[in-house]
Amino acid sequence: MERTLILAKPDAVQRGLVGELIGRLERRGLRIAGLKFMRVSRATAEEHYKEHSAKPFFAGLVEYITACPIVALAMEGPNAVDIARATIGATNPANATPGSIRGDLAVSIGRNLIHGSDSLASAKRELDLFFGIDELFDYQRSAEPWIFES
Ligand code: IDP
Ligand code: MG
Repeated sequence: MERTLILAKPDAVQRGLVGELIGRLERRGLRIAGLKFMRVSRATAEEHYKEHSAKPFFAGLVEYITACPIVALAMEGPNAVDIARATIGATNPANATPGSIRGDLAVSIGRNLIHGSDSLASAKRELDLFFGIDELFDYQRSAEPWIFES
């Protein structure tokens, strides 16, 4: 079982596509372990994207991700990191396979709707940035048939 950080970025919120993005990940088979509607601070944005700090698009990327609220999600399931990345599609929507989120719903690399952690190590680091441990639901420790009345 893995958990991965998903962000429905500001363009997803502004375009009214949050439900569509979450729905696709849920229908794929991943389940929600955490969810919040929030504004990303500049400090969190810079930390989250620090691997790109020397890139020419970094300043614009930080402006974009902090521009308006996002929806942050912890999604979990077997191989959740790779499954989410495959469901999301290539970074540049122009190269993303039709059927993927970016391949169906986006056209521009600078407005590509959604973030998904790129490795298990990144997922742990990024989940810690966006969620406290008490904000993530532990299905393992919950009553088994939680979707039914007893
Ligand atoms: P990823 O989101 O698919 O993991 P990364 O290479 O980690 O892609 O880049 C992080 C984010 O930075 C991208 O999702 C996109 O929003 C933005 N980005 C990446 N490359 C460019 C670029 O060349 N121009 C503008 N924005 C970019
Ligand atoms: Mg990345």
